[in-house]
Amino acid sequence: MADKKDFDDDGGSQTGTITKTKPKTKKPRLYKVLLLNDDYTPMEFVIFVLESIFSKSREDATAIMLHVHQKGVGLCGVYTYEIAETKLTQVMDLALEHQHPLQCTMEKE
Ligand code: TYC
Repeated sequence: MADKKDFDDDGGSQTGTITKTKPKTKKPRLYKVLLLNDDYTPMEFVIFVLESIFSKSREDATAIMLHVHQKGVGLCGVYTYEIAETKLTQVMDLALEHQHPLQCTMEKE
Protein backbone atom coordinates (compact mmCIF):
# COMPACT_ATOMS: atom_id res chain seq x y z
CA MET A 1 0.00 0.00 0.00
CA ALA A 2 1.52 3.30 -1.01
CA ASP A 3 1.82 6.30 1.29
CA LYS A 4 0.81 4.65 4.55
CA LYS A 5 2.41 5.32 7.90
CA ASP A 6 4.72 2.51 8.90
CA PHE A 7 5.44 1.87 12.57
CA ASP A 8 9.00 0.71 13.08
CA ASP A 9 8.81 -1.32 16.27
CA ASP A 10 12.12 -1.47 18.08
CA GLY A 11 11.06 -4.29 20.39
CA GLY A 12 9.09 -2.60 23.15
CA SER A 13 11.34 0.15 24.53
CA GLN A 14 8.90 2.77 23.19
CA THR A 15 11.43 4.55 21.05
CA GLY A 16 9.93 3.34 17.78
CA THR A 17 9.62 5.96 15.05
CA ILE A 18 6.78 6.67 12.70
CA THR A 19 8.00 6.98 9.16
CA LYS A 20 6.10 7.94 6.10
CA THR A 21 7.01 5.82 3.11
CA LYS A 22 6.99 7.39 -0.34
CA PRO A 23 4.84 5.76 -3.03
CA LYS A 24 7.15 3.40 -4.90
CA THR A 25 5.47 3.63 -8.29
CA LYS A 26 5.21 6.74 -10.45
CA LYS A 27 3.09 7.17 -13.55
CA PRO A 28 5.40 7.11 -16.57
CA ARG A 29 5.38 10.15 -18.82
CA LEU A 30 3.61 9.37 -22.09
CA TYR A 31 4.54 10.41 -25.61
CA LYS A 32 2.41 10.87 -28.71
CA VAL A 33 3.74 9.43 -31.95
CA LEU A 34 2.61 11.58 -34.89
CA LEU A 35 2.69 10.94 -38.61
CA LEU A 36 3.27 13.86 -41.00
CA ASN A 37 1.84 14.30 -44.47
CA ASP A 38 3.94 14.62 -47.62
CA ASP A 39 3.13 14.61 -51.34
CA TYR A 40 4.99 11.45 -52.36
CA THR A 41 4.51 8.56 -49.94
CA PRO A 42 1.86 6.20 -51.36
CA MET A 43 -1.33 5.97 -49.31
CA GLU A 44 -1.05 2.17 -49.31
CA PHE A 45 2.42 2.36 -47.73
CA VAL A 46 1.12 4.61 -44.91
CA ILE A 47 -1.72 2.16 -44.27
CA PHE A 48 0.82 -0.69 -44.16
CA VAL A 49 2.96 1.25 -41.63
CA LEU A 50 -0.07 1.86 -39.39
CA GLU A 51 -1.10 -1.80 -39.56
CA SER A 52 2.32 -3.34 -39.08
CA ILE A 53 3.99 -0.95 -36.61
CA PHE A 54 1.01 0.49 -34.75
CA SER A 55 -1.22 -2.63 -34.85
CA LYS A 56 -4.16 -0.77 -36.37
CA SER A 57 -7.01 -2.51 -38.16
CA ARG A 58 -7.38 -1.87 -41.88
CA GLU A 59 -10.29 0.50 -41.13
CA ASP A 60 -8.45 2.49 -38.43
CA ALA A 61 -5.26 2.64 -40.50
CA THR A 62 -7.18 3.97 -43.50
CA ALA A 63 -8.97 6.59 -41.38
CA ILE A 64 -5.70 7.78 -39.77
CA MET A 65 -3.92 7.91 -43.15
CA LEU A 66 -6.76 9.99 -44.66
CA HIS A 67 -6.76 12.29 -41.62
CA VAL A 68 -3.01 12.92 -42.03
CA HIS A 69 -3.45 13.38 -45.79
CA GLN A 70 -6.13 16.03 -45.22
CA LYS A 71 -4.95 17.76 -42.03
CA GLY A 72 -1.17 17.43 -42.34
CA VAL A 73 -0.58 15.52 -39.12
CA GLY A 74 -2.23 12.69 -37.20
CA LEU A 75 -1.91 10.57 -34.07
CA CYS A 76 -0.63 6.98 -34.41
CA GLY A 77 -0.61 6.17 -30.69
CA VAL A 78 0.49 7.12 -27.17
CA TYR A 79 3.33 5.19 -25.51
CA THR A 80 6.06 5.33 -22.89
CA TYR A 81 9.29 6.98 -24.09
CA GLU A 82 11.13 3.80 -25.10
CA ILE A 83 8.21 2.30 -27.01
CA ALA A 84 7.44 5.60 -28.76
CA GLU A 85 11.09 5.97 -29.76
CA THR A 86 11.24 2.37 -31.04
CA LYS A 87 8.13 2.81 -33.17
CA LEU A 88 9.40 6.12 -34.54
CA THR A 89 12.70 4.46 -35.53
CA GLN A 90 10.82 1.56 -37.16
CA VAL A 91 8.74 4.00 -39.25
CA MET A 92 11.78 6.01 -40.33
CA ASP A 93 13.80 2.87 -41.17
CA LEU A 94 10.96 1.37 -43.23
CA ALA A 95 10.37 4.65 -45.08
CA LEU A 96 14.10 4.99 -45.83
CA GLU A 97 14.30 1.38 -47.01
CA HIS A 98 11.43 1.98 -49.45
CA GLN A 99 12.75 5.45 -50.38
CA HIS A 100 9.62 7.28 -49.25
CA PRO A 101 9.92 10.71 -47.57
CA LEU A 102 7.44 9.77 -44.81
CA GLN A 103 8.18 11.58 -41.54
CA CYS A 104 7.24 10.69 -38.00
CA THR A 105 7.72 12.66 -34.76
CA MET A 106 7.05 12.23 -31.06
CA GLU A 107 6.07 14.75 -28.39
CA LYS A 108 5.24 14.74 -24.70
CA GLU A 109 1.58 14.18 -24.06
N1 TYC B 1 -0.32 12.66 -49.20
C1 TYC B 1 0.09 11.34 -49.65
C2 TYC B 1 -0.44 11.08 -51.06
O1 TYC B 1 -1.28 11.81 -51.55
C3 TYC B 1 -0.44 10.26 -48.70
C4 TYC B 1 0.10 10.34 -47.32
C5 TYC B 1 -0.72 10.20 -46.22
C6 TYC B 1 1.46 10.57 -47.10
C7 TYC B 1 -0.24 10.26 -44.92
C8 TYC B 1 1.98 10.63 -45.80
O2 TYC B 1 1.61 10.50 -43.46
C9 TYC B 1 1.12 10.47 -44.72
N2 TYC B 1 0.06 10.03 -51.71
